[in-house]
Amino acid sequence: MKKLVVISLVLVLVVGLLGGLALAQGKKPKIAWCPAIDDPFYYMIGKGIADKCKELGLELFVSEYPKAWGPEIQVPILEAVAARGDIDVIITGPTSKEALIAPLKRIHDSGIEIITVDTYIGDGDYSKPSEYSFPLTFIGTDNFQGGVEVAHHLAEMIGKKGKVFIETTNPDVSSVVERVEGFKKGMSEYPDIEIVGVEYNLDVQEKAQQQVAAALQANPDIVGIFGTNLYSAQGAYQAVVNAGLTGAVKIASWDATEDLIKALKEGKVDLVLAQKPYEIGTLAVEAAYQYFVEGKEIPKRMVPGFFFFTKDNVNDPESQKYIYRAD
Ligand code: T6T
Repeated sequence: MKKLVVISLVLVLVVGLLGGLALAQGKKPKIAWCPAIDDPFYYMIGKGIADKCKELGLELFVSEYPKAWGPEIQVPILEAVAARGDIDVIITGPTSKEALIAPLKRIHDSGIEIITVDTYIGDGDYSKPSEYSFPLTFIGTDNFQGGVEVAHHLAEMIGKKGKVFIETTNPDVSSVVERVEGFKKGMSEYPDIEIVGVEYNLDVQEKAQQQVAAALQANPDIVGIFGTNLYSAQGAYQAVVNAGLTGAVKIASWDATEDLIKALKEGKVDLVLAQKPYEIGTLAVEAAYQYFVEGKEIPKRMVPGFFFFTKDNVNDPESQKYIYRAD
C-alpha cells in the first residue's frame, strides 16, 4: 500500500513537471521590433521580421523608426516598449557597443529576452560569460570580412596605388567599426596605397557630403573613397559628383539602396556591397520561435552573407533580389 502511494506521488510529480515544461516550451512569444534608425536597411529587416511573424503566427509590435542614430533617442524607445508589459522578446540593433549594455541589461533583467541584429554590444561574443553576454543571439553581417573584401576591390579599381579616404558614421558602433578595421587590414597589403583620413558623420548624409567635399579639397589627389554605410556612401558620391570628379575618384559603397544601385548604373559609384537584411529579420524571429516554442538552444551568433554589385552584374536578373526594397 505504502509502495503504491509513493509510486502515485512520483507519477503525479513527473506528470506535473512535464506539463510545466511543455507549457514553458509551448508559449508563443510576443515580439517587439525596435529598429535603430529610419533607413531602407532597417525597413528590410523589419519586413523580414513581419513576414516571418505572420508565417509563424506570432504577435508583433513595431516601435517607431528613430529619425537619428544614437542612444539618446534609442534608449527611451526601448524603455517604453519594455514598460508595455506584454513583450517577451525585443529585437533591436544597439546604436553603441558600450552605451546600450546597461539599458538592455535592465530590460533583460525585467524578464524580456533580447536579440541584437546588425550591431552588437561589448565585443559581440555572447558565448562567454560577461556583463554583455545576456542576449539570446547576435545576427548580422561579417562586417570585418566585408571591409577586407571592399579594400581588395577598391585597390584593384585604383591600380593598387594612390590616396584613399574613409567616410563612416560613428567610432563606437560595431558594424561600421568592423568595416573600417577590415578595410584598413585589406589595404595594408598594398604598400603604395595610403589611407589619408577617416571622418565620422554620425549617420547624417549631408554631413558625410560636407566631410568628403572637405577631404577632396585638402587632398585633391584622392583616388578612392570607402563609404561604410548607406548615408556615408550616398553623401560621398554626391560630393564627388559636385566636385566634377565622377569616374576619377572611385567609390566603394556599402548597402544596396535603390539610390546607390542607380548611381552604380550611372557610373557615379563603382562597387556596392549588399547585406542581407531581410534574412537577418527572418532569422531573428525563427530564433525567438525556436527558443520559446520549441525550447531549443540558440546559436549565439548567426552570420548571413553579403553580395557585391558591380557595373557588370548590376542588371543581372539574379542580382535584383539583393536590392533593398521595402515596399
Ligand atoms: O549599414 C547599415 C547598418 O548595417 C549599420 O549598422 C548602420 O547603417 C545602416 O543601417 C545603413 O544606413
